[in-house]
Amino acid sequence: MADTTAKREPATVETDELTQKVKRAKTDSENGRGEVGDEFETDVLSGFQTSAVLSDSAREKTIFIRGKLADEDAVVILEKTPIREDTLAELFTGSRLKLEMRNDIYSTYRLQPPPHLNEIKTTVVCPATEKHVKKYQRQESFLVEETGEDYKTITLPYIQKQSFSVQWVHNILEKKAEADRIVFEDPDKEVGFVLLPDFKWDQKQADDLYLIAITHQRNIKSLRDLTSDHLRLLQNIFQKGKEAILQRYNLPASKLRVYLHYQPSYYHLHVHFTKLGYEAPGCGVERAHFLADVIQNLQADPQYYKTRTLYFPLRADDGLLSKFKEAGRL
Ligand code: M7G
Repeated sequence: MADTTAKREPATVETDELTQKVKRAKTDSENGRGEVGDEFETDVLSGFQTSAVLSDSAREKTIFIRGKLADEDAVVILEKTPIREDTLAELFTGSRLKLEMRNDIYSTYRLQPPPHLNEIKTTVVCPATEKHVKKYQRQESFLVEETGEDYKTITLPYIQKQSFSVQWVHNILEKKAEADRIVFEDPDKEVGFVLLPDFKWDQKQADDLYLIAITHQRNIKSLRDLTSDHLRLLQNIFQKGKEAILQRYNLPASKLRVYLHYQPSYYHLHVHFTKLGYEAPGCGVERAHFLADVIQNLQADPQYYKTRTLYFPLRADDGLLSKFKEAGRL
């Protein structure tokens, strides 16, 4: 099985080099080995017209906006990024400080950093479908109880008609997009996968590390499709994914949360690798299933995920929720 780890590093790298390594990974993509380095300037958002704020969070420092981009529906996500320790010296020497108030031993300021230390991570979905708008809109959620039979009669027919396109996944597998962001690939058709940074992670610091492993097999929609026939695939992703993350980012398995979502947004099997301690969106018990547990459950019962009742949250305006209501299951 070919090992195409993009940049192999000895597993003995010191922990304090971690930040440097993450930075180096980022620089690789800036140096033209990435598809679009961040030296590639664009004014693509200058014509963006906001129509509604879908949700925002002062704590998370994010805002999800709906609007128009060249007459197309678009969703723009803005997120202030964490302050990195390795930029502190420059932040203190290169910023302008404006005093707001001083009282006894206390003083507050507005600090204006140099532009390159003041970036906002920006994600654009364009054209955005109504389903994207709903995904990012703040909504009340309801916990649904799905038996194996419910999956066949309610969920499966719905997702066959209504789910998000997985074109972006095929682009990754076919190296038509994000090719130079790939951290590791096992090209085997049966048990192979591509491991790369999730687009929620800006790769500037390991504190919010987030990668996804996407299977080369295209016919596994979600957890529900898994049987003991897939154990080799799952074990391969678990083992090689952890090894690749150790080598690239020097993060051991004991620092990782490795899981699948049920329901996922995209019905092509993929596994989430996030840093333990980082509250990644969707890492709660109502949606995340530890890969280690999935493997053990399938070892104990080959049909575990075909037969078990699974629980997951659905948002108030999710069409699948209406289907569960119509079927009298809620
Ligand atoms: P999911 O469990 O299907 O849905 O995970 P979720 O988005 O509700 O969590 C899909 C994962 O793929 C998410 O973590 C997304 O942030 C990530 N993702 C989605 N898209 C469209 C892309 C993309 O184009 N590139 C990359 N690298 N990651 C993506």
